[in-house]
Amino acid sequence: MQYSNASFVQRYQGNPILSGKDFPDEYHILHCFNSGVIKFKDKYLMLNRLEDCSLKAYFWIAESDDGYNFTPRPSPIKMPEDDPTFQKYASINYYDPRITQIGDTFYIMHACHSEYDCRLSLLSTTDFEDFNWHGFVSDPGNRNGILFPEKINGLYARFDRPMTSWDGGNIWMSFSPDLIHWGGSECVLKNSAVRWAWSKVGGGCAPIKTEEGWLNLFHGVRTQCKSHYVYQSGVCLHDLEDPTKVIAVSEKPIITPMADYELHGQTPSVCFITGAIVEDDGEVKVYYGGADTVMCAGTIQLQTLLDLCHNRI
Ligand code: M1P
Repeated sequence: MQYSNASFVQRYQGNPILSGKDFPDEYHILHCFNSGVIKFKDKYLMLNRLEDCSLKAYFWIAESDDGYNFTPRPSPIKMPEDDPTFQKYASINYYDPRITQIGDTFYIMHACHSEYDCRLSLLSTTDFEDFNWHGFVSDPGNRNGILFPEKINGLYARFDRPMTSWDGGNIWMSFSPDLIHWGGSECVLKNSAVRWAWSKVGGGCAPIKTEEGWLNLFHGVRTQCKSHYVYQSGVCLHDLEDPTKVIAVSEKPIITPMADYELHGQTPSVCFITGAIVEDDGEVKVYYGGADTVMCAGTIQLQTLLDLCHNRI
């Protein structure tokens, strides 16, 4: 079903592509959303954010041959839940995994929540069977951490989103010599630069390298009627050599909550983009959480994303 001409992402007809009921009954999974996606050995792998009916978190891989029909593995991945430091800073939740391939290694940067607020944590794997935990990689008050797929001027780089009571939430970049210690932080995209996202913006997918620059698919939030948040997704273009410089920002969002599975769920009106796969023919499969409840997919052309950044459409 086409909802209107207001979204540039074409929703997959079979949305939602994964939800809690697709996981084994004995886990009592309620929500499956905001999952990272990557291609690995000709399969699409989705690292799903799950919550059971007590809101206990899991990360759980599902596999697909076509990028739309995903089959969950029999059990979740093993998280470092025996580690006292992980226990301390992830006591409430871990969530929103974003996957980036650097060389032969796949890194998963994700948020953890505790009484100390939110901070970023880093996992890695080379085979999606065994995972290494590298510890916490930010101070409290930061999430939406997403690694670049290559070093920038000799340093690892990421988007992140520190939250201060002053700025609401902007996209920053930080740099690291070792993926563990981060600094040199700079604000690169302010919420005030995105007309439909005056409350906050946050990184969504691993940056996509193009000849014109790094494409950044992000989410943006506006507050309606004081307490109702609307999460849309947008795109901007960063300089190839110095991605702290934004070259162009799309005035229009690429997707806006309109479908039932985006409007209704545990958090109404949310399209939270967390994965993008660029196919050889220039089609980009995008993956996003709907209403903090289900996983959804759609497509958009790479050229359309660039045209949107330059406000040619
Ligand atoms: O409820 C919508 C989203 O709220 C938060 O987004 P942000 O990081 O921009 O504040 C996150 O908790 C996210 O998981 C959630 O989907």
